Amino acid sequence: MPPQLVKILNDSYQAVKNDGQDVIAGLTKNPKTLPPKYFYDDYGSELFEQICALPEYYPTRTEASILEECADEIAELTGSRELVELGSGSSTKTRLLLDAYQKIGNSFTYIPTDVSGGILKNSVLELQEKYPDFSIQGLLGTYQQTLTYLESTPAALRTVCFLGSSVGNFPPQEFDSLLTQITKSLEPGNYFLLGIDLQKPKEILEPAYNDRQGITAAFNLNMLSHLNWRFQGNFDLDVFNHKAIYNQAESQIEMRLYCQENVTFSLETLDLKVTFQAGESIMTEISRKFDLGILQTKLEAKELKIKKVWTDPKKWFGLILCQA
Ligand code: AVI
Repeated sequence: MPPQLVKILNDSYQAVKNDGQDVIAGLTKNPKTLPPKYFYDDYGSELFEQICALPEYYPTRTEASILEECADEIAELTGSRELVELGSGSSTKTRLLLDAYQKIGNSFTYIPTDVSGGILKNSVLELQEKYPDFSIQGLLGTYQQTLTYLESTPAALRTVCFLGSSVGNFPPQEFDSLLTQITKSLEPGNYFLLGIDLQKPKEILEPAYNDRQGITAAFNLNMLSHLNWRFQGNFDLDVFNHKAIYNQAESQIEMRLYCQENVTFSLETLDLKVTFQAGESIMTEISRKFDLGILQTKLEAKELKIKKVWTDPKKWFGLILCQA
């Protein structure tokens, strides 16, 4: 077993000092918002794994079906010796890529990265067993921390992948800055593999985010539990309801928690009191649905040259391979 399975990136003084400032900013705004990264404590990451297996939640299955078809080609095209995955979670789909790189038989390093330490450590341990010849090291930190780290540790034969359409959880401006940071983290010749959810009818989208078993509702509410333990809060989960709608004009799912009562909660360590009127909501996530052509133009504008694009037969999901 390697000496350091998971390297912690979020241990700087600045990161600790800033922890929770985004919560204060979001909850003192009108309308209220919270950053989606707070979904992912260990329990939230487990719930997300359950979402991925839901019959209504098509993205994971669809992306996996594309990867089954094209993973070998990606491994051949890139010839990479290192794969860094942003927001790796359990790395389940990524195994299709790892299998493909294993077939090529070169020495290979896989670097899964996530904000959730529990799931990261478990997946590194599992993968180390499944791929004993690979060098595997997790990075624990936010996307920004990870990309800053990558910039300081360049590698010639590196592919960075960002699967599952997690880019869709960034509003356009933040998405733009993220792409700039991704480009900066890549050396000329490095590859970037991006998985994106494509536009489709509301009748398919809304059930995917309002599943019948209530797992997405539990995932959304768990953000408040996470804030309660992280910042000594007293949010009462029973007074909030989950709902997701598709905003057609913005081509995005919007997920909210609706408060049913006039009530005030506090987050002790942030020295914050938050007052709700009955019916008021917190927007916890947007999930943008992309137009493949527009996105390709955007990537090219960020100096990410499109090498190849794959989709499924229904054109529900896309995988774009770019080169810096
Ligand atoms: C992680 N991300 C791409 C998921 C999505 O579909 O936007 C998060 C999610 N939220 C509710 N269901 C899944």
